[in-house]
Amino acid sequence: MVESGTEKDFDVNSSYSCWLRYKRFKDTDLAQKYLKWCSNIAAFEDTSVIQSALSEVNIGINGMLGVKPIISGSIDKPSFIFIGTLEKLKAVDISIDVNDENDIGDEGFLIKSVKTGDKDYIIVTGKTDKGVLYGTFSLLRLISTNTELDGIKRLENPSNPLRIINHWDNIDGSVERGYAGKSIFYANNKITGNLKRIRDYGRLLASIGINGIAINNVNVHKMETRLIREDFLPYVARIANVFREYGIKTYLSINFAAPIEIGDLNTADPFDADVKIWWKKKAEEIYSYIPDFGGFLVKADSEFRPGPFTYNRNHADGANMLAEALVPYGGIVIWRCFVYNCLQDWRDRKTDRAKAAYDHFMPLDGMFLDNVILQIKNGPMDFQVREPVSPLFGGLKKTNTILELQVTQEYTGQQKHLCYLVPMWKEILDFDTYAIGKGSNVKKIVNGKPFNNKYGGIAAVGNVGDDMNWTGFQLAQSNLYGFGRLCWNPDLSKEEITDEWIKLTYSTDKAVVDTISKMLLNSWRIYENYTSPLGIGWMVNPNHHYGPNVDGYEYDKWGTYHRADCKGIGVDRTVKNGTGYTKQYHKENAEMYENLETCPEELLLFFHHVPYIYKLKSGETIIQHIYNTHFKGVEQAINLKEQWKSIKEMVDFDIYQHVIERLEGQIEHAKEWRDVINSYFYRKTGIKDELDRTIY
Ligand code: GCV
Repeated sequence: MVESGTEKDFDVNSSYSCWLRYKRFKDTDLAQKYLKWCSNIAAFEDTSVIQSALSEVNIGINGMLGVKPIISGSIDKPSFIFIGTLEKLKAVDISIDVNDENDIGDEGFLIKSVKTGDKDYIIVTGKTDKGVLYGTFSLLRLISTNTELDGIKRLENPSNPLRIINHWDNIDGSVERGYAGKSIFYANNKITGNLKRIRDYGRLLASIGINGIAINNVNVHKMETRLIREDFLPYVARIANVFREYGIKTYLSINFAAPIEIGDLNTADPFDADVKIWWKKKAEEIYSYIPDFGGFLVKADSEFRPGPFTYNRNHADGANMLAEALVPYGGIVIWRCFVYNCLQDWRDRKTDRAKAAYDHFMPLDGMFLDNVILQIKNGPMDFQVREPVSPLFGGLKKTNTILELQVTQEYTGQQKHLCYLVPMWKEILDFDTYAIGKGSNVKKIVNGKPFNNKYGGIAAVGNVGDDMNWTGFQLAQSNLYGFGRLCWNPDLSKEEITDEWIKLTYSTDKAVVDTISKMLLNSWRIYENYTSPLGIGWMVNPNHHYGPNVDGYEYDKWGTYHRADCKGIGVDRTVKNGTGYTKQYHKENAEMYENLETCPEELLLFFHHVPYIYKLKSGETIIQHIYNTHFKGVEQAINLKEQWKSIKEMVDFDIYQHVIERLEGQIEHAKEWRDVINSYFYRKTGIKDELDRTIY
C-alpha cells in the first residue's frame, strides 16, 4: 500500500528550508564569538526527541558557523553547550536556581549562560525531552538572529497546551483549499512514503512549537474513512512515528458514520450499544499501532457530513460516545463547532448563519466529557478577510475550547496574493470577550486557564503541500511561522514575529528586514482594501472562492446575503431590528455592536444595514469609501512590487524572481477586484465617484 515516494533532491539553501536556513555568517568576529560554545555539545540522552535536537544542532551550527560540533557525554571542556533534561543536568552536578526549576513546565525550557571559575557554558534544559527540543530550536533561532548569548537567560513555557495543525488532505492526493501542490501524505488513494519530506516537515513544525497534527481532511469521504481500517493503520503509524521524533502527536479526522461505512453496522447512533462497542474496539486497534495517538477530529452535521442529528441526538451525545472510547488511552475528541445549515433561505431576514454555532453549542455547555474539546473558528462565518470574533469564546465556560484559524489562504488570496495574517490573528487573540470582566481576551480564554479547563489551545488549517517551497508562494511561509509562534506565545508582537521570520529566512540586513516587514505588516489591509469592504464578507466566486463576484456566495442562490439594493447595504444583526445576533456577546460587546455609532467601522456592514450615503467618521460616505479603498488597494499592490524591487540585490535571485511574479499577478488581480466591485456598486446605486475616476 505504501509507495516509496521519490526523494527529490532538494537544495537545502533554497526556499525548501524555510526559516531553518542557517545561512553561513559573513561576520567572522560574530561567528568566532558563538564558536566558543558551539564547538562542543554535552549531551547524555538518546531518546528520539533528544536525537532530533542534536541532529538540528548539528545542521544549524554546521550551516551558520561552518563547523561540525563535537557531541560528547562530557562537560570537561572550558566552554560547551549542555543539551539535556533537568534530570541529566543534576546527574552531572550542574545546579540551577530552584525557582527556575519549578517554573519550567512540561514543555518549557531554560536557556542560560553560566560562568564559574574557568568554565563558561550554556545550558539548554527542560523537564522533558520535548522541552529540550524546543529550547534547542530557540537557541538556534537566537544565534541565527545574532542575539548576544553572554549572560543570556530565557525561561519559556508555551501559553497553549494544544498547538495543532489540521491538514485538509484527501487520500487521492488533493488538498481541499490547498494552494501549494499536492498532499505530502497521500497519492492515488494510498498513504505515500516520502518519510524524509515528512521528517523535514516535523522539523519545521517543532521549531515553532507545534505539538499535534491531524493528517486528513475534516470532510472525511468514503476513501478517507478507511484510514482507521486495519490495513491502513500500519501506514498511518509510519507517519506518526516520524512526527513523534519531533514531539508531535498524530490525530485523524473521522467520519461519524464509519461504523456503517467500514463496519458492518446499519446505524451510527451514538446511543446504540453496538456502535459504542465498535468505536471502543476501533480505539483499541488504533492505539495498538500508535500508542500516543492524539485522538479524533470531527466535523459532524455540517456541509453534508453525517452526525448525531440523524438519530435525534445532540452533539454532546455524539462527542461523548467517541470520547468514552478514547478515555482508556488518554486520547481526546476535538469536535468542530462549524455547524450550520448551508441550505438556509437567506431571504428570511431572521435566519442568520452567523448565529448557528452559538445556537447549537451554548445550550450544551457543561455537557461534554472532559476529554472533549470544542474547536471554534475565529469568526461566526468562515475565515473571511474581516469578521468579528465568535461569541462562543467567553460564552462557553464549562467546556474545553480551542480556537481554529486558517493559515491556508482560502478567502485571503489563495497564496497568489500577499496576505500576512499575523496582524489579523493578533487582533483576534487580543479581543476582549468580557467573559469574566475586562481583560478576558481570547488569548486567555483559549488556553483553558480562566475556567480551569483541562485542555485549551489553538489549531489552524495548514498551508503546506508538496511544492518545493512548501507553501506555493514563498512569502506565505511567514503565515505558518507566525501561527506557531503565536500559539507558543500570543503576547509576542506582530513586529517581533515578523522581524524574526525575515532574519531567519532572508538576512539580518536592516534594509531587507525593514522592507519585507513593511510589506508583510500592511498586506492584510491592502488585500481587504480591494476585496470585500467593511466586514460584509464573501463576494467571491462560488466553490473555489477565488476572484470577485459580489453575488457569488454559493449557499445563497438568491444573491441577497449582503442585503445590497439600490439604496443601502449590510446585514442588520441588531436585536432592535435585525437577526438578533448581537445578543450572543457579553453586554459590553453586545452594546458596542448593536449601536451604529460605537460599532467598529471595519465591521459596520457585518452588523448594520446602512444607506450608501451614510457618512463614516472620516467624512466619506459608504459608497465613496468603497470606491476609494478599491482604487487605493490597487495602488498599494503596485507599491508592494516597488518595495520588493528595492531589495533585489539583497535576496537570492530565484526567490526574488518568484516573488516578483506573484506580486505582478496580484496587481492584475487586484485591478479585476477593483473594477468588478466598483462597477457593481456604481450600477446598483447610480452614484458617481466624487473624484471622477474611471469605473467600468
Ligand atoms: C473542509 C468552508 C470551506 C470548506 C471547509 C469548511 C470547513 O466551507 O470552504 O472547504 O471544508 O469550511 O471548515 O469544514
